[in-house]
This record gives sequence, C-alpha cells and structure tokens, in this order.
Amino acid sequence: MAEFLTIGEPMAVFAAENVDATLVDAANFQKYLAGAELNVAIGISRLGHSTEYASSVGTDPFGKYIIKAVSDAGVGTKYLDSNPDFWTGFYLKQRVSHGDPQTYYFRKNSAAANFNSGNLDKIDFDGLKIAHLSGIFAALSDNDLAVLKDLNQRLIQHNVTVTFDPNLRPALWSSQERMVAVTNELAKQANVVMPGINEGEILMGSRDPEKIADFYLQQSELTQTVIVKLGPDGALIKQKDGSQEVVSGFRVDQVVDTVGAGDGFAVGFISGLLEGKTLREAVKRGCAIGALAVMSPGDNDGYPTPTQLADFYKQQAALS
Ligand code: KDG
Repeated sequence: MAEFLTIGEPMAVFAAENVDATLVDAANFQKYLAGAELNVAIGISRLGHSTEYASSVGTDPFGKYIIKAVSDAGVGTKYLDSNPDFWTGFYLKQRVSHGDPQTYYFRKNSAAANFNSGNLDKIDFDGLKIAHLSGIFAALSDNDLAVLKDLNQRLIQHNVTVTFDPNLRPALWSSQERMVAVTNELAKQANVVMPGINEGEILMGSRDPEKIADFYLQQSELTQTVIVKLGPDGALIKQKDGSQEVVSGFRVDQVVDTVGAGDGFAVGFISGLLEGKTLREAVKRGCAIGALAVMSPGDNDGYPTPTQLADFYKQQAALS
C-alpha cells in the first residue's frame, strides 16, 4: 500500500491566458489538472512518495484526460474509477495581475459527487502513514459527506494520521451556516487541522491565529496539532501541550496565480512528516512549496521535485 492517501474531486481547469480579462471576455485558455486533494497527491508523488487517490470520473474526454494525467504524475489510480452515468467536473479560472482570480465551476452532480461508497472496501490500509481530507469533498453531496466520515473512521481504526484542510468553497455549500457546522465537525476527527487565517475567521469568528488554534485544539481529543496558515507571513504551529511557534514564510518576486498555494503547503508539510522532519521543518517546507506554487499558472504545476526544492532553499539563503 501507499504511504499517503487522499480522496477528492479531480477536475480539468481552463486557466485564462489574458491577464485581467473577465471570464466572460477571456478568449484563450490553457487546460490543466485540478482538484485540491489531487493537487496534494501530485505534489507528494513528485517528491518521491507513494500515493493513492480515491475518486470517480466520467467516461467523457475530461475523465480520460484525468486518468492519464494522474497516472503520468505517478499517483496511484487503484481507487480512481470511471462511471458512465455522470460527467467529470471542470472549472474556469481567471488570470489576474494581483489578488485571487475569479473561478467558475461546472461540477454539480459530477461523477465524483456520486462516489461509490462500496469502493472504500477496496482500500488497503497496510503501510498507510498519512491521509489528507478536505472540506471540499464533504460539500459535493450528502453521499460524499457520508463517504468522507466513513473513511475518516476507518483511518482512525488503522492508526493513520489524518490531516484536515477546511478548504472553504462557499459556492459548493447550500449555506454558510452549514459550511461552518459541517467543517468544524469534520475537523474534530483529524489529528492535524490546517486552516488558513481567513478560513479561521469564517469558521470560529476570530482572526487571531492563536485563538483559531485553541478553538480546534480544545474541541477534540484527537486533534494534537493546529497549523494556521498566514500566507506570505508563514504559519503558526500550536500543539496540545500549549507549545507554539510562528514559522516565517518566503517572499516571491512575481505572483502569477494564488490557486493551489494552500495545497502546496499541505504537500510540503505532509511530505516533511513522511520523511521524519520536525514539525518546524515540515511547516517550513510547506511555506516553501506554497511560495513556489504561486509562481505558476496551473493549480499544481509549480510544485517542485526534490532538486527544485533544494534549489529554491539555496536561492532563498543567498538572498538573506
Ligand atoms: O485548492 C485548489 C483547488 O481549489 C483547485 O485545484 C480546484 O477549486 C478547486 C477545488 O474545489 O478542488
């Protein structure tokens, strides 16, 4: 079995090439592979770890493209099936000169939103060390929320470390109240909770990173570590025993696209843990890969190989 597992919705993304054009006016688009949890699996695989990704696509051209691209990226496809009854999701993404781009989803009732819960029985938990779950899959359908909870319980039974990224996508939820309630409930079943500071504010009402961390540490026995992502300012790590530390981030010259930076952080953090790094080193790597991610137009194409990661650290050391 692989060291790492995740479950999510894979998509094709069409990223506009014209800078600052609206999605209505943009004329040229480049196709890339997307999906928050898949981004994490791709990044971890690129760093040399064995990964599996559970999901479902349609038998349409996007589904075929995704199966090929996932396999080309070295991510295991044992739990990625094709369902002829549903379409594969895709989305459009703006290219902006600053800030976050506008996005538009075509993913309602997709194959991934109809994930076959029987597929969970196929999962081999032997040797699995870390699984990454995110609020996006929970938002897709009641079916997927039940699947996510079931998988989470199986992971706990098999002593697999569970990392959880709220990944708030308001467009996918019926209401903000439901998004907040379900996301905070899911966080209780994770060993490591990784909200962004803006997400923390929506989820528990404060922008104070320490208060956000305390909220998640206090609401569950299982949660041992909370990492609050602070964007270019790095991240706060807080642990159950009360110890805490802020790890500084990296500055980049030119931000091309911010989508996928949070997943890049997860790539760095999780791969660091898989390699036996300290929490601090793993979070630092998360910050590095988050920074590398914003320099590329696709959602996961900026994630580094081990050599590219080492080069990035060298360049940053030379600058300081
Ligand atoms: O985190 C990046 C993802 O948001 C992107 O790849 C696709 O919107 C997306 C999603 O919901 O997975």
